[in-house]
Amino acid sequence: MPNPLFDTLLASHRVNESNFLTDLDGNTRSYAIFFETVLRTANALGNCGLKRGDRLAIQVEKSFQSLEIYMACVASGIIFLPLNTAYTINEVSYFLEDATPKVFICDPAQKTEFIAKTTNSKLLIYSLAANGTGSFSNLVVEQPANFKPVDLDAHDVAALLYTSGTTGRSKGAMLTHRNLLSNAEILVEQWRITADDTLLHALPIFHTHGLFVAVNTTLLAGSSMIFLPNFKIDTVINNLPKTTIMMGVPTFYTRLLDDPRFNKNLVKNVRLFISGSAPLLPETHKIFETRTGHYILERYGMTETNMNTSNPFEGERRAGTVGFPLPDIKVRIMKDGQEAEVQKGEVGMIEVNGPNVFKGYWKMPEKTAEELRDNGFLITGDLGYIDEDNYLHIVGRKKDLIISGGYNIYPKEVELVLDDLPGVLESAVIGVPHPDFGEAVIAVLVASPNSNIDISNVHAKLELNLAKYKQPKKLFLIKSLPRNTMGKVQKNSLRDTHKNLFMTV
Ligand code: MCA
Ligand code: AMP
Repeated sequence: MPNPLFDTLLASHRVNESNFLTDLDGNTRSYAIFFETVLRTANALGNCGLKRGDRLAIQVEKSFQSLEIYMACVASGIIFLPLNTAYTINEVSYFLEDATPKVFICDPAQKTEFIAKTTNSKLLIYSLAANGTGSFSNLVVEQPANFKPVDLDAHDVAALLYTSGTTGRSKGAMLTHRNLLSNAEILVEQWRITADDTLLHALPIFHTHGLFVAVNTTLLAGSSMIFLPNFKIDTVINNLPKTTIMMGVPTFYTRLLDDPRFNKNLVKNVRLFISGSAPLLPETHKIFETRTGHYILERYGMTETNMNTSNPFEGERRAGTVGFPLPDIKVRIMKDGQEAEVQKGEVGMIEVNGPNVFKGYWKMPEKTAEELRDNGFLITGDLGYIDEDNYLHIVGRKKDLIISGGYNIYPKEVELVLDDLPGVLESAVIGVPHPDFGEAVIAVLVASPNSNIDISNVHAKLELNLAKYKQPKKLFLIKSLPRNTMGKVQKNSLRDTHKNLFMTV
């Protein structure tokens, strides 16, 4: 196949008149129109000088056009680099410098600021608003609707997704066409997605979950999506009756359970609720079942791998577990720091291998070698065990990572910003239990000798440098950080001190 991902996900939709997308206002996009606009968009990208292997970065709100740009990149062999809309201009500047895209598409309100900020005079900056208008759309409408998808190798990179790292420096995970296609095929089959399904899509589309898991499976199955701008409880409640599948992070499910309108009758057309990106508490699983009669299907993935495991469609969806390895994907549990597997039931490092595992980190061969073994197994940084019935349980993380509302925050990245502030000697950033976000970010600061820390200055600096979801929800000043005899900061002790900060006990 010349362009396997495009050919498999989209080619058959050229003459498919059925509906692909419906937005909040009821506007629709049929598959045939989507297909045609993808071709026009691919021509627009070519006009910008983009060729196979070039990067296109995008930081925009959800719109039909944003998905057309994604698919046009697939058709052209251009590497798609979506960025979280919460990222500050400073954060985005790092990605633009690291990935050196030729084109950057941003919100019209920020275009002037980006033009002023960029040091790359060759970078073409276009705009695209949530309503689909902008300088990029103007370019697309002028284009012809004939385009021959570019011939590609399955190992070509389709997307670059940045994930923060334990060093505080973000790494671009290179996902190939094969990674994306193999996962979409597996998930459609595993979750029995068909053209009769309607997915409630309230996730962001700059991450694996909302982009690849949700969109690629929909395209492959030829099903449709109610494409909401974000998760707002009223719009989700209003749209659930028209839905057959919902995908979400645990916060979606706890927010629904907090609403008295959420009941069996509201979800009578839904056949499948899927959860991932963060641990779903067994209590949530249980309460959800009692309220709706549905057992949420929990699955486990990573930016570097797409989806690795899933609870079964048929058979027991076991609360507190992430199910079984998906077909063609191997999961093994390794002894800490060793190349030997643990005994069944014993906790160790989760490693995964399969067609889903990424190609490596963009321009970071050493980092890639640290995490991706020569034999193809990725060291996930997650700790877990396999029970007697072969269900995988995730019990913790070796990596110092906080997952808040499904977003990952690496404490080091926040600590580097805090440590840089005048008057701050050192800091420690930790995650503590939070009723809405699962975990919330908080920070403790130690002042330099004879200095005072100006908290308003801290907030101003954070606003400028870190997306809101990474910013500590609370800051504490303490005299010194708790350390062990080796001088290592005892984050467990800090977590213990603050464990009830947001929880009612
Ligand atoms: C927003 N805020 C947050 C978060 N989101 N704070 C902490 N954690 C968050 N996740 C802040 C905002 O800046 C704001 O702060 C306040 O909370 C409310 O913001 P709002 O825009 O109203 O957002 P929200 O409705 O509260 O958003 C919560 C959310 C959203 C709906 C849970 O974060 C979300 O859609 N999360 C999904 C993330 C996701 O798709 N993850 C998949 C990654 P203030 O009030 O101070 O102004 S992919 C992945 O993990 C792997 C591959 C996998 O397995 O899927
Ligand atoms: P990301 O870097 O955003 O791709 O996040 C991947 C991480 O999210 C994984 O390494 C896990 O730590 C976590 N994760 C994803 N799905 C689950 C799940 N169902 N249960 C627990 N943790 C999860």
